[in-house]
Order: sequence, then structure tokens, then C-alpha cells
Amino acid sequence: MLLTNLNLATMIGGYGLIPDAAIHLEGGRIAWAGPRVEAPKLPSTDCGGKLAAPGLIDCHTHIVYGGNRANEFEMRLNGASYADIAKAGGGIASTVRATRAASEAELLASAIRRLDTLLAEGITTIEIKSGYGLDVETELRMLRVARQLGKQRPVDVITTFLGAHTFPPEYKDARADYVKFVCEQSLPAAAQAHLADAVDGFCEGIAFSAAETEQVFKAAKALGLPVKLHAEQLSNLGGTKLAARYGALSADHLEYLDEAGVAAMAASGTVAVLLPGAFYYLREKQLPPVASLRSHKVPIAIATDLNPGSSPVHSLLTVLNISCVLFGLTPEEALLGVTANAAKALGLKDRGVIAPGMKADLALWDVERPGDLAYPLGFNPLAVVIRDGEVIRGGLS
Ligand code: DI6
Ligand code: FE
Repeated sequence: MLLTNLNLATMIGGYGLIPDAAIHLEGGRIAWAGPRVEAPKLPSTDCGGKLAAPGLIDCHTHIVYGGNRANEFEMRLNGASYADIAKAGGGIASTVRATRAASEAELLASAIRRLDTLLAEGITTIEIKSGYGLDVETELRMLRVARQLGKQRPVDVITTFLGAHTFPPEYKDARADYVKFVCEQSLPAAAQAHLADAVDGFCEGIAFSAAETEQVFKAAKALGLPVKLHAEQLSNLGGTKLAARYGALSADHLEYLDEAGVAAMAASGTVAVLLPGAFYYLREKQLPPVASLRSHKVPIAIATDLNPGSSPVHSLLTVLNISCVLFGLTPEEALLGVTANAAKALGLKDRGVIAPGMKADLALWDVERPGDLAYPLGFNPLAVVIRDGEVIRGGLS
């Protein structure tokens, strides 16, 4: 398939724009991309000047869960903090109760609605975490549902085991025992069933200490799994430095990250995943150190963090916009954050840019310039999605 009359955002070294471009797709891969005048002589489809960018990648989500926490939104608006609610047994623990009580079919049915909403904005790869089961059975059920989502919809699913999300009620007074349980039972069970592509944790005052997190990282490494970490979201516990020491793919949130932490990320090649949805919903004041990330050349990704508590955000385009408005990213940085850098955050080398040999996952947009994607709020100019070289949404005439 040769597509012509495209405005191409290759996302190589910034937007990497090629005006009046063509792309040749073959066998699910990009065979060639460049100026139309240099295109191979093949029958072609005129795309009417659409913008072509890589398929979008949401590199941090928790879309599989049971229950609903709208009540906590009301509590927070009445003055309770996220940490207060967590300490009182709400928050993540409340979703754990609901998720344990939900069947696999129920979890799949609710997650598929969330996924469909995301896919309507041109997502072709999504990361999905466990972490609302915390016992072996429910963690595995969540991960099986995540894998199943990738079979039922045209999207690549990367799964992440998040057993170290919080302490379950049965281990409330036995923290060391729960960490041991994660390292010796739930994580190995997920790895053995090939249900975990990576391992994550929540390093925070209301969750796991850096020392506890390190034990989980050691277990992950022993199983040959890459790590990533929710770090420095509400305070600075040094989680990012620890993650960098373990060669983490990404450290996520990072509002309280200091310069030494940024330098550690730069040295280890760890991607900074910023999550402006959680910042927005929790009405945080502390901004992530964007200027420092830039000056240390740490790749910045952004994601929805779609979850029932701190970020019920079902739109990656919205995240593009609020990352610019709230965090001061440029629209170019925002688009890199859901393409090239989001792929890096997942350790995927075959996508996120438009270049020969890459997976033919593309989103075509009815916009003039790539910056137009981050500008409006609540407007979806998606025209066509191509995955593995096949049109899966919209149509080419
Ligand atoms: N940080 C987050 O943003 C999510 N998990 C985490 O460790 C929030 C999870 C939730 O509130 O349910
Ligand atoms: Fe998260």
C-alpha cells in the first residue's frame, strides 16, 4: 500500500515533518517514507493532505478494575486529601475490595468500555497494570483480562505486574511478610504464566518504602523482567534514584523529583513519564521538574494513568493538552510523549516513529499541523487508524 498526499510527522528529532509526503507499507511494516516525488512507483491512495503520525501509545494505565470511586471525588472536594482517604481504608484499598469481588467476565466488560474510549483517539499500543488484586488469584485475573483485551480489540497490550501497589488488609500489620509474598509468590506466579512484561511499584509514604521497593526490584531482576516505578508523586523518597540503579524503563509521576534524581535518570536512560491527569484531579501544586529533565536530556513521555481514583482520564488527547497547559510542555514534546518516548518507556524499539522497518501503526488526522493535536480540548480530529499495515478505523478512498 502506497499512501500519498500526507503531511508526515515522523517524530524523529522532534516532529520530523515531511510535507507532501508518501509512505509505503508492506507486510505490516513501513517499507519507505519520504517526499512524494521520491516515492516508489506503485499504485497509490491519495490521503487528501491528512497529517500522518505514529499510532498513539498510552504507556501507563490501570484500566482493569472493579467498582467506582466517585464518592472519593466528592470527599476530596469537601476537603479530604488523597492520603487521608487512603489511610482511612478508601483509595486503592477500596478498589482492591471491588476487584477481588468481580469475575473475569465483569472485569473484561468494564475494561473494554474504557479501552474503546481510548482507542477512538488513535491508540495502537497500551500498557495495562495489575495492582488492584494483591492476592495471587486476583492479580493473575487482572493480567489475564489485560491480555484478553489485546485479543478482543486491535491494540497491542503490554502488561505490568503491580503487586507492590499498596498493602492488602490481610497484611496490614505485616509489611515485611507482604513484600516477601510479592517477591516469592505473586510475582513469580505472574512471570511463570507469562502474564507480566514488566514490574512496577508505588514508592510513597502511603505505600512502599525505597527499601521495600528494592526487594521487589531484586525479585523482578532475578526473573529477567524490566522494572519501572511510581515515584516522587506526593513526596521525595528517592524512588527514582533506586529505579535508575535498577536500569528502570521509566519512573512515573515525578512531581517531587530533585536534580540528583534527574541526573540519575539521564545516566541510566530511564524515561520520565509525566501524568498530568493525576496532578489535575488531586489539585497538586508541586510541578514536575520539566526544565531540569530537558537540560539533562531525559526523554519525557506522558500518559493517561487511567485509574478509578487519582486519574479517571479516558482521553490521551486531553492529556496532550493538559501536559502543555499545566506542565508547560510544548505541543511537540507532548506528541513525542505519546509516540517515540512512550515506546521507549515500554522498551519497544519497533514503534513510535515513522521510519523504514518500523511497525506500520499509524494515525491519520484531519489537522493542518501536528501542534493542532494538543490545542483543542474535547475535540477528536482522528480520521484513520492503520495497525500492522491494515486499516482498522475510518476509511481510505
Ligand atoms: N499512583 C497513581 O496515580 C495510581 N496508583 C498509584 O500508585 C492511583 C491508583 C488509585 O488511586 O486507585
Ligand atoms: Fe499509576
